[in-house]
Amino acid sequence: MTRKMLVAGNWKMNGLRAHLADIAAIGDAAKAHPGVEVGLYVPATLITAAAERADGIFVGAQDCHAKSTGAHTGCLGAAMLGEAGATSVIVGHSERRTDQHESDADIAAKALAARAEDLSVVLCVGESLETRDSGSAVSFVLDQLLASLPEGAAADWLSIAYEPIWAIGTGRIPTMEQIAEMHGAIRGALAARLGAETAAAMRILYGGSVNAGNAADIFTLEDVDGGLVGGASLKAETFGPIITAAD
Ligand code: G2H
Repeated sequence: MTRKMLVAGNWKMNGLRAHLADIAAIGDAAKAHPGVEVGLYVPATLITAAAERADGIFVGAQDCHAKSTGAHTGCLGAAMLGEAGATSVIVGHSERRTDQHESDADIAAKALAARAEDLSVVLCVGESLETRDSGSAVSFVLDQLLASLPEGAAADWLSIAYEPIWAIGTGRIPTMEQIAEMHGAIRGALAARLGAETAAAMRILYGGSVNAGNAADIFTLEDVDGGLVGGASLKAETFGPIITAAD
């Protein structure tokens, strides 16, 4: 099964309009590697301007509400994000699971809401350092994955991102063996839930301190189908080499 590599930048709560100056160079890097799909998940305030400038990349949102409309002050529904120019959304990032106390059920509902508006979805899972050190990282992540997985999950609209919390923004990454073990376990769990064909087609990204120095090694692992990149996606000079490494 050939899965197209996906390299996605997650700008988190970073970026003002001036920051979009790098989008052209990121698009050039993407166009130089047509075998790699490239996207940028920007703050909601930048979606429209980023989509207007995007050439060779897609633009996504970092969250959406599980309901389409209603009395939810400060929140954004999937249709709003789509109208703004997003074609994809991240759900279940550990920063939102922690800061906004999002549950697995919330995340599955958000993914379905996004799907209903034709947005693709990157569903994040990952364990804490405490869980890793206790030896139960794989069982924790698989439980989280299966509880967060939306009904009707399919490879043409859903990707998984494995992001160990202790590797996010820390410069510390798991060993290649740990990444391979977790990605293999995730694919196995997807096969048991969704069937072998869907599992073989679904992309599983790695996220957590991906940079130009480590991306090539991570991307050679059999069950790694790209990366969700935070800090290193903020500038073309650091994101471009990661796109190259995925080709
Ligand atoms: C993990 C990642 C992007 P960073 O959150 O989702 O961030 O690459 O900065 O660790």
